[in-house]
Amino acid sequence: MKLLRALIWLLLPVLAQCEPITLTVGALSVVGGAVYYGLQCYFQECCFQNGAINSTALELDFDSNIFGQHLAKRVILKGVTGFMKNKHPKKPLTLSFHGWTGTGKNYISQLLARNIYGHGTESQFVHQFVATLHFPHASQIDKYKDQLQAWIKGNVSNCERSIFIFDEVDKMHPGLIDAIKPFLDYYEQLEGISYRKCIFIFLSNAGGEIISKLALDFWKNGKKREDINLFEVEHQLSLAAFNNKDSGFWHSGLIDKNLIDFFVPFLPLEFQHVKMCVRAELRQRGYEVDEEIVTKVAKEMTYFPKDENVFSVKGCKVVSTKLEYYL
Ligand SMILES: *[C@@H]1O[C@H](CO)[C@@H](O)[C@H](O)[C@H]1NC(C)=O
Ligand SMILES: CC(=O)N[C@H]1CO[C@H](CO)[C@@H](O)[C@@H]1O
Repeated sequence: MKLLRALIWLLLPVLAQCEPITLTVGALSVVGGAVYYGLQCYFQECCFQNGAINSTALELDFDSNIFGQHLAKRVILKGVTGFMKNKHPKKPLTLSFHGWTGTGKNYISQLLARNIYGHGTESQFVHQFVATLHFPHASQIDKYKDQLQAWIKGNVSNCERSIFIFDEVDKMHPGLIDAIKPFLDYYEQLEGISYRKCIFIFLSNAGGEIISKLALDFWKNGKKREDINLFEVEHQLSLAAFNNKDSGFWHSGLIDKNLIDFFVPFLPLEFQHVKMCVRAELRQRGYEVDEEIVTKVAKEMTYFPKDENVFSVKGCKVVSTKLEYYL
């Protein structure tokens, strides 16, 4: 819009001296340009330079799909909404999600991507890297570093509001992640490109045992898990990620230099949360919620620790396959 306004101001003195016919043609071409841009964004996809996000819609989406994660939902919602509103962020937004498998780390990143770019992870502005798929061989780490830098640079020069999701960071070879450190820092520009409007998301299991222990302690003491507070976990998570040789963040400059904005814990899921996942899955597939099926599917999951059987080992991960059997 700014460009359009500048164009009109620029053309105004010229237009004032033109005949009506030229004027009409000029006006038509300006309108045509705007319509063309709009249509292009409708049919293809546009990079949102100053993308606003509908936080109400995001919250609704989280609430109807993600269960038992009060901390993660709150932190992500606040962090992302604030970041997207800021027209001049000083650095890209970096989020590190921690927790066992099936707790919703991947799912919440997809919902987030979908709320920013309608096509979600299919969008040309959302890039997903899976450690074991994109960077399998330890011996080629130098090649991967160059590749990763070139990809990110290329992608961000296409769109400042790019989203990068790194899955299985715990399986990344130590040192590789530091290749992206310059992009996460407070630089205004690097070789003419600004990375300040990007979002980087890291997913890993690192720190999962710390989170589980905390949740179990709360449970044993009869305290509500909703009372677990972020400060109790955040610091421990960053330490665990930094000190664990298998975390991908081992001795990483990303943590050392405080370049991660939020360490987000994903709590292990209880029986009641698994049931919520089953209900959501049923609704999504267009079935009526049958509580008998819901309980049966939730009971089929394995729970830990052995004696107490409080938390689902695989979270909600295999809910949809288990459900197949009953439909
Ligand atoms: C934001 O999302 C909510 C819920 O989907 C919707 O009712 C509202 O109209 C949206 N607001 C804008 C500005 O699009
Ligand atoms: C222009 C450019 O460099 N695009 C890269 C964006 O990232 C993907 C990987 O997700 C690469 O395959 C593209 O080449």
